[in-house]
This record gives sequence, C-alpha cells and structure tokens, in this order.
Amino acid sequence: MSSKSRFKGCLLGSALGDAVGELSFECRDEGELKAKLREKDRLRYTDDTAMAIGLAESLIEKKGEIDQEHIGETFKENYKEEPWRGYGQGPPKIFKMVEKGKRNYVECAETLFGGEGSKGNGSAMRIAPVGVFFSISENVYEKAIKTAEVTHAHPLGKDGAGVLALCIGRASLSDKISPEDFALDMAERSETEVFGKKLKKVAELLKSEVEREEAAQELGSSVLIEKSVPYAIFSFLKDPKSYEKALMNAVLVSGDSDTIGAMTGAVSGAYLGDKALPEAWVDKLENVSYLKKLSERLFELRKE
Ligand code: AR6
Ligand code: MG
Repeated sequence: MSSKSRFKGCLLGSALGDAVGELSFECRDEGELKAKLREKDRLRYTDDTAMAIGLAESLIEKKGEIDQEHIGETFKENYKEEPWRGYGQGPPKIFKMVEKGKRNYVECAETLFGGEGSKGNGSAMRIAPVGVFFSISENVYEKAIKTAEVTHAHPLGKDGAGVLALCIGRASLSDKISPEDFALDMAERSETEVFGKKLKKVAELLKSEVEREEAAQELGSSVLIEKSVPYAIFSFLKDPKSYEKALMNAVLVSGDSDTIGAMTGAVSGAYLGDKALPEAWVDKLENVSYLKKLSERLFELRKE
C-alpha cells in the first residue's frame, strides 16, 4: 500500500465517515442506511471535515509547521464562510473573543467552560491531516496536542486528540495490526488515567467479542471526547480489514454519529488506503476533488 493512497484514504475516509454519520442520525439499521445512501445525490459533511480542511490548509501554508494562531485564523475564516456546518458552541465563542480582544487563541480556549477548557470531541474529530502528516515523526502526539490547544484546553480534550493522531499515524504505517495489542499500546501512550482505563476496556471488549451496541454503552458515544474517541477506536479495531464494516460499527449506534464516523473513517482509511472506500459513496461526497488535492499536497510536502 502506498503512503499516497493512505494519505488520501485518511482524509477522504474521515470526510466520508462524517457525511455518512450525519445521514445515519437516528438510524440503527444497516439496510435502511444503505438505501438512504443510494437515494442521495450528494453526501454533505459537517464541521468535523470543515475543521480538518482548516488544519490541512494551515499545515500546507506554513510548510508543515504548526502555528497555533494561523490554525485559529484559518478555522475562523472557514467558519465565517460556512457557519451552518453544525459547529459546537465552543469554537465560535473563541472566534468572537479573539476578534473582540487582544488575547490569542490558546488563552481564549482556556477560559471556556468555567475555565476548565473544552472536553468536547472537536479536537479529535479534525485530526486526520495531523495524524498522517506526522506519522513518521517521533512526536505525532505532541503535534496533535498543539493543534488541540487552539480550541480545547481541557486535559482530556488534548489527550483524546493526541491518542487519535497516534492511532492514525500507526495505522498509516502498518500492514497488519493485532487489535488488542493496538488498543493496549494506545492505553500506554495516553497521558490521562481516564483514557488509559478506557483504552484497556477497548481491548477487553474486543477480546470478549461483544456486539457494537454493548461496546457503545460501555465506552460511551456522546459529544464528550472521552466518551467518543474510545468507541471510534473500537469501531475500527472490531473490523480492521473493512472500511465499510468499521464505519457501520461507528454510525449505527445512538450518539454523536457524524463525529464517531469521521474519527473511525480517518483511522480505517489510513490503514486500508483510498481504494478501500466504497466508490459509489466517494463519488457523491461533497468537495471530494478539493479533499484529494489537500491530501496530495500534504503528501508532497512531507517528501520535501
Ligand atoms: N464540561 C462540560 N461539558 C463540556 C465541557 C466541559 N468542560 N467541554 C465540552 N463540553 P465544544 P466541539 C460539552 O462546544 O468539541 C459538533 O456537533 C458541551 O456540551 O467545545 O468542537 C461536532 O460535530 C459542549 O457544547 O465543541 C462534534 O460532534 C460540547 O461538549 C461536536 O459538536 C462540545 O464541545 C464537537 O464540538
Ligand atoms: Mg459535525
């Protein structure tokens, strides 16, 4: 599998997961969801992909450097063009604060939610470009944390983004993975006790071969980062050889389907490459040629 195909698989896989997850809202039946997918002419993504695009654009403009202010400004400009993408309440508040005052993004993010910072899953939902781009560097975790801090100051908001970037990086470099070991390794690499425990739980659930509903109940599938990143990782690891199956695990449980779809799709796409994504769905994905262009530019930039 070429790295180029994995870059594309990751970015398109995440956007497609977002769009399919958005469409699956309140739908628990695979046949029903697939019928809906056939009927639709266009698959629309949400804020998850809009922000992943922002991260990719900033990385490209800054030639592979993470510049927190530039990332924040790129997020803000993209938000202003498309405020209807379904953003969480946190990011637009930060954009407003930055515009009004003299403080920078990281400082504004620290004031949210009574000063504890956001632990929403927004820092992880957009991490696809960071995970593949820094996969071969030693510090993909630290790079992801820096991007998280632009909007998510809570320790869990940062750890969740770091862990998911590590998963994407690892998946994009592997030809064969062992699901339980993968989950246990991520448990070791996480920096909060909460994620450590949850990721060990992922390994246990994989071992006991539970159905997805039970896993989602145990791990959580909400907008909170510690209640969605572990289930997204489980969704991938339950069916690592099939993008479609992994995505169905992600989106056919109740909860934050678009974001869990985006996160699962990023890891699965990075592992399997773009050819593993169902062609009929990719063809309907909004902005697909721009997403391809971004993944190609990121790939070229890393070779430089
Ligand atoms: N304490 C309690 N609740 C919290 C906290 C906290 N410290 N932090 C976040 N929340 P937000 P995001 C809850 O607003 O992470 C879109 O639909 C709170 O209810 O920072 O970018 C995307 O598709 C808050 O509104 O935005 C994703 O699904 C929510 O978590 C999601 O929103 C989201 O945190 C991403 O949102
Ligand atoms: Mg969304």
